[in-house]
Amino acid sequence: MPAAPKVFGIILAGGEGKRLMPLTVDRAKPAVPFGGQYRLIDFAISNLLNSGLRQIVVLTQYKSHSLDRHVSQTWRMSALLNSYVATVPAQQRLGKRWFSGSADAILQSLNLIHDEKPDIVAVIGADHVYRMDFRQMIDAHIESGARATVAGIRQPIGLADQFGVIDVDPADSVTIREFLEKPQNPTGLADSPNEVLASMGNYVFDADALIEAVETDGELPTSNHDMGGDIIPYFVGRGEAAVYDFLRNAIAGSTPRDRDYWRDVGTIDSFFDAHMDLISTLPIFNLYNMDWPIQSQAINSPPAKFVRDSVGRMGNAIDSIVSLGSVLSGTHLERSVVGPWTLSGGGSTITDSVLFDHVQVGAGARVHRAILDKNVALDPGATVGVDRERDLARGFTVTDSGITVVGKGVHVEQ
Ligand code: ADQ
Repeated sequence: MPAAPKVFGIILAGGEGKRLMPLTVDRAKPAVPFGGQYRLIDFAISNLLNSGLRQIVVLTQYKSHSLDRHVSQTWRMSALLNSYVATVPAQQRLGKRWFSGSADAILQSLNLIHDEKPDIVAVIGADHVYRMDFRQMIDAHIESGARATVAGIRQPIGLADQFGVIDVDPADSVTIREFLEKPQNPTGLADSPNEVLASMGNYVFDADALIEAVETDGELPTSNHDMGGDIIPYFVGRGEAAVYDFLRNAIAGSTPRDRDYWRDVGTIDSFFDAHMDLISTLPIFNLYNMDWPIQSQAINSPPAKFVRDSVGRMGNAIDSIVSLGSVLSGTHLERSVVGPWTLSGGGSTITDSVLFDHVQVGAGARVHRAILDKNVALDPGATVGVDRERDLARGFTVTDSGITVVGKGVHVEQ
């Protein structure tokens, strides 16, 4: 391995995100808006760029239009030094089939690796909220001599069926001796029986080893061609896989509070909770750390504005994020995240909620514990999140914990 290895970045962005319905009805999960003005994929791209990578491809498949538009408009890079963040759609390069899994997505994109001839390939997911300096993981990968390294973080054992679960050899505390994808009855950690070591879905490979692995996997008729289910177990079986403990990762400017932050926002509840993590006074995840910026599209719009309505009721926001272009007139907003170009009328109240862009909240309307997708419009006096049975009767999604989701463009009558 050369002293300064050449690293190529692959972001897997083709997943459907079924558990985020209805937010993923017509956009891929990595394109789902987050935190007012971001899209989920901005975290993966920002992390790789901040880590010094300059050749990054985003493999897309499912409903990729808004993802493709966002990446190409936001992450235009200089052609100098061969820098790019490029979306690559499924192209049926190996026959008339779409990607049958995340490993097949890589197999069908091997031409990109052959073109760049990297020493190392970082393959990461596109739907998590976190900061990570991949240089530190790459250094650990080279130091361990492994051919594949998996980033791991402790998670409650009750969530193990959503993750790849890593069992580390106690002899060296690095080699993975077993990897089970989404197990039903996992064993807890020896020092913490209620936790497992979960894969974060972020991997670092020696480039030649990754090519060999996905080509071998491509020949196996019984394989699901999945990175977590098939490729990582392949390396584990050969004794060539190591774990990288995310707790070792240190980020410039992070606080003790948000240092180890990582959230899989695959469900409505976790997506909602991650928003609440942004807005507390001492944020659990701090978007204002300019030493490790999470960047997104530049929104060309006027600033947010808070005004009294015609009868003098104040527009105000407490413990909230309000994006550019929004106008709150006589609205009380609390513990909420509001996207760009949202308008709300006099006497309306919005609490504990997440509003995407271009939402309209009529005068006197009430929104509580709700997620309103783009272009949702509430009539004056309408309510969302106040009466569970009524929300269900109107066809809205309501989670067990009581979060109501109103899909894109829905008109909510009084
Ligand atoms: P999941 O996220 O459930 O678990 P998967 O659905 O394969 O696994 O998605 C992984 C990433 O690949 C996502 O970013 C997704 O968008 C993308 N992806 C899925 N299918 C794809 C395809 N056909 N083409 C391109 N991209 C595709 C994974 C790991 C677990 C790990 C969790 C962490 O498999 O081991 O614990 O991530 O959240």
